Amino acid sequence: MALHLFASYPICSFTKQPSRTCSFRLLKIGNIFSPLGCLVSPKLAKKTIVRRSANYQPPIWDFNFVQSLKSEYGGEVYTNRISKLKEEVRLILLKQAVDPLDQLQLIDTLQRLGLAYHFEDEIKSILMSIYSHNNARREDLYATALEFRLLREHGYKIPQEIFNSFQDEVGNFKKCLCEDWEGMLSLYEASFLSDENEDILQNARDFTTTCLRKFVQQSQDQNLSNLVSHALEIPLHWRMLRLETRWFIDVYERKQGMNPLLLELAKLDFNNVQMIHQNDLKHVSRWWRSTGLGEKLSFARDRLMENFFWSIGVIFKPQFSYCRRMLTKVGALLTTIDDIYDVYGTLDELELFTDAVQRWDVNAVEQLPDYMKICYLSLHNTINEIAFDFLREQGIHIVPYLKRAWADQCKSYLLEARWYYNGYTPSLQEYIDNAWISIAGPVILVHAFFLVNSPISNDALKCLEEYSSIIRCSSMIFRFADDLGTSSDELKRGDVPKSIQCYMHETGASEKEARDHIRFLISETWKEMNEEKSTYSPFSETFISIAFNLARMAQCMYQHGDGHGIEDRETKDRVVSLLVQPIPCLNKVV
Ligand code: 0FV
Ligand code: MN
Ligand code: MN
Ligand code: MN
Ligand code: MN
Repeated sequence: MALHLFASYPICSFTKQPSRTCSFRLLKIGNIFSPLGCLVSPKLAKKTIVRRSANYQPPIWDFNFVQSLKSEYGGEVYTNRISKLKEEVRLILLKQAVDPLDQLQLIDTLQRLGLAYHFEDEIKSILMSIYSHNNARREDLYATALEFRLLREHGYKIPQEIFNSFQDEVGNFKKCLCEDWEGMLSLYEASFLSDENEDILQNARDFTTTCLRKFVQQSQDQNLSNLVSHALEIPLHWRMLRLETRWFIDVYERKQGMNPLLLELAKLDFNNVQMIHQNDLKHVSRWWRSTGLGEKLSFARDRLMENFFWSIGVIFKPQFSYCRRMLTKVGALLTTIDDIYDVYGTLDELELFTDAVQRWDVNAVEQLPDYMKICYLSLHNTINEIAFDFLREQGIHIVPYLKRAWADQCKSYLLEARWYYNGYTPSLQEYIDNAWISIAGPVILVHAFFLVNSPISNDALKCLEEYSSIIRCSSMIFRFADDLGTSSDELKRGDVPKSIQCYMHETGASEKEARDHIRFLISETWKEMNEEKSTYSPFSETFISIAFNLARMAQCMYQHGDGHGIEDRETKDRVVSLLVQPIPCLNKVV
């Protein structure tokens, strides 16, 4: 196996490459430790590969700790209690809540407590009846906005003009509404269900944001201002569902007039779902250990826990264990391969790897350096096994779909690597055209499509192959959120310019302006993606929710920086709250 020197680093003054700050690792080649780049003789240099290092920290989650996770909330006493409470809540939903506003509030509460998935049919039929009776209370902003949001969330075409009566003659929202913080909050959340070019909703978002900011500054009530700050930080429509549930259960507990039955069910159900997630995690953590990738490729992020956390963000419902487990494998492979392309591999090696993935042939392993062999074969085996499961269960051969997604992925990685080695900064558009693929949204969504057991139609397969709008939008938001959270560190260690830097380079904007622009693009992409809810789609509701959730999860993971690569900050607390600690339940079930 020939080893190549590549000398695109500042310590080698004979290169024409721009200076990049990064750390280096010396490789032992044969019996010779090579000293730093330029100091070596030409003969030695030929055998030296200078590789970047991202200095990723080893994982904080010990294998044995993960395997020791357990929960008492799966036992029969608990599942019986949950069943009983579910029936009581169903009765409230169908019999007691008769006033449309009560029904809407109950649905909203169930959604936010993470319980709506138990009552999907009931919720559908209530919303259908509310929609057909057109009960909107045009004089009550809170109620109107709540109805608007819930109906749009569930795919109803309800026009933005429903808010006309709250505007003055020139189309501004009436100033006096600002005093009504519940109305403002309700309208604020509703405004994020906007499609493209809906001015009234954009005005509503701007107006409510200003009013709510003022409210937070002035409010004496800590609970209320926490509630509003939380919404201003990230709106409900953009939030990762499980974390929102965990947060809202605490909020609900403090709420005046809350229903103790709902609260008890929410806690027990959360803990019960947590147990199912723990089992998925334990399963997939054994797989990860069996691949050996974590130890053997020590330059790469070993982030099994975070990858599993993504899969919860994408699909939390208990019955989708198989999907969560397989998506975690896909994520772990992506994370490793991304580091091969971004950090460790030489351009020649990356060409070989890309070629091997395109061939999707086990014999291609022969052309690869050792460290790539194990990764390639692991990829090959894992993905083929998913395809095998599918063939066995549904009789359809899906290797062509999966391997094509991986080939596109690696081609986009390779293009970024070439840009990097050439010191090339693309225009923002040129960057985006590649980066919505390199972020791995398409790979994740293509696999998810086959992992959720929805019936497969030819129309849906066609949209999948074309990476239709919903796949693009979700991936784009994923990319932008990742760039906002990770590009500062990436640039420091030596990586291709990301959206922020491309925009700065192209327009001369400051970093702050560029970041604002990327946030604006996220917001616009959300609007485009929202249209997928109200127009015909060949995709199942489950798949559509996965695509939305992927965008939400990305905004969650990168909310405070690189939450995927850096484990011991916000991500750790989040993992603990979703996967390690159950919610204390005072009235213990006996
Ligand atoms: C992000 O890392 C990363 F590792 C990704 C997107 C792998 C996908 C994993 C899951 C969604 C589970 P990084 O910021 O290094 O990605 P880029 O594309 O910026 O190199
Ligand atoms: Mn590592
Ligand atoms: Mn990367
Ligand atoms: Mn990358
Ligand atoms: Mn990144």
